[in-house]
Amino acid sequence: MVLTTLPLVPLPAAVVVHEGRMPLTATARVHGSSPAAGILIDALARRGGPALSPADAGDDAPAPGDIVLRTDAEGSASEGYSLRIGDHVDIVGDDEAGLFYGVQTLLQLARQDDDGWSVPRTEITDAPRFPHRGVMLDVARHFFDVSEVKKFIDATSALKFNRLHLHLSDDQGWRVHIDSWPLLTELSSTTAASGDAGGFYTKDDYRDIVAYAASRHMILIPEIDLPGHTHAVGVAYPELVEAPVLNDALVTQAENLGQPLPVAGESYLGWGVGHSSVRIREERTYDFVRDVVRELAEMTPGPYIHIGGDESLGTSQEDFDHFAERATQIVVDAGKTPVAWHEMGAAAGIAEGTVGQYWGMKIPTGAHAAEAAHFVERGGALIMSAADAAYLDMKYTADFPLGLTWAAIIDVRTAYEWEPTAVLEVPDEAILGVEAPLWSETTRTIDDVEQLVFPRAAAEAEIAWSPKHAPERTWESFRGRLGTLAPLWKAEGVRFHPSADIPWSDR
Ligand code: TNX
Repeated sequence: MVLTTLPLVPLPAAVVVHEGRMPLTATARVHGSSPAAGILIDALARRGGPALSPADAGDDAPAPGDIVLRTDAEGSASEGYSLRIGDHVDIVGDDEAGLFYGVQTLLQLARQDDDGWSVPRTEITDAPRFPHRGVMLDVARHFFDVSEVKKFIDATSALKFNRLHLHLSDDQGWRVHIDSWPLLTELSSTTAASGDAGGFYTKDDYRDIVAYAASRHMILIPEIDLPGHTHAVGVAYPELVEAPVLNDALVTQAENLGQPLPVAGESYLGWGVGHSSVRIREERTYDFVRDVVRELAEMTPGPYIHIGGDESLGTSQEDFDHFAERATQIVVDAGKTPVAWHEMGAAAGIAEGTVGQYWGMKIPTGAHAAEAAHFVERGGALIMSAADAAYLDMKYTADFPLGLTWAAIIDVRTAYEWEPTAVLEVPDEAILGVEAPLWSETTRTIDDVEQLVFPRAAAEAEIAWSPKHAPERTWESFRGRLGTLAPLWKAEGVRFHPSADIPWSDR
């Protein structure tokens, strides 16, 4: 028995490597009725690997080289799996999600060399460290259509992410149809940042994304950003939104980038933040929030609705807190758990159980740590998105053509080397997990998105999934393992950034 590094990201909880490899050939049959079987067969074919076929129904006697997929309800850790490769492959999921993750691990293990396709003989027992392993896609600054979102789901679920947070509204556009307020999409969806074309999801589109995500074991978390980031709401319904309140940073940035300033009632195409707010002291605003939350809740099977809360820079603290308390309660009344950016933790009476999303720095500044801690004091929990580590929209290097720099320049190593339980002074159990956001001001196409997301999302996936302490939870081990993902990404047409600090492999 030898212990060596397998080409796996995220690193599994426990691995024993045996000598030798098991050939993968086109005579192999995949046993079991799980949908994961089709996912395995199709993905291997896209790699140019052997064309596996499903075993006959009821045939549960694996021949050498076959692959057996099954779930075992006795399994303890949810989403976990075991994978044994001897003269055949056995993957046992604790549940269907675990089986899906076991298949993703097998796909990473499958390699082609001069002797053909094979997998190493090994025993893996695996389960996630955190229940919440998220990625966020901002479809408001730039819009990405259903097929692009599905491709994003494929590539991120393959890294064992299980939450897809869609940022569905912002100053630049409103991206999901709401029957009771139809002008949102009719008037406020056609444009995007920098004057690019917009778009929106019909309710059927949205349900299609939800179902596709579920088939890859991802829960969709829809976000409607409130009370700020609502300029687009005012283009459709001027009576709901205050006149823009400019701040110095916004004016300077607009000058530097040659971007227009926001004008009430007109589409906003710049990147400035903090200038908009719904009318917090008007009851009509809460009719609006209630309707939007209800319609979203009706088509969202997952437990969460995110109501934003970031960067309300032109709003008094008193008004902001008032809004935070009412809006989180509206989500609770709709039967969902509210999620909010950490600023909403400033409100003393935020609804109990609200989940906070921390987007401050690894070393917190200002009131951010206290705001985040208040969610825990109110019986909620925290998702960690430290901006100077987990923000996928920051540049890799100062001269990288895409991305922003306000939080940090984040190379792959910086994305990898941070610990989500070490940022705030809250009990470890209060940390639900990690989320890596992709804000889309600078990404005009899904290709642009992918270059910022990959490979750094793989670093966040390992932080969210893998044990905190393990001999191979090191940058040196990670960069070697990360390099082995290149042929998988190429086969899927994922446009990753071939960062120079990673030894990328060909096959
Ligand atoms: C801050 S992070 C924002 C977004 C921007 C992002 C750009 C957060 C909750 N708000 O409005 O898109 O910076 O990095």
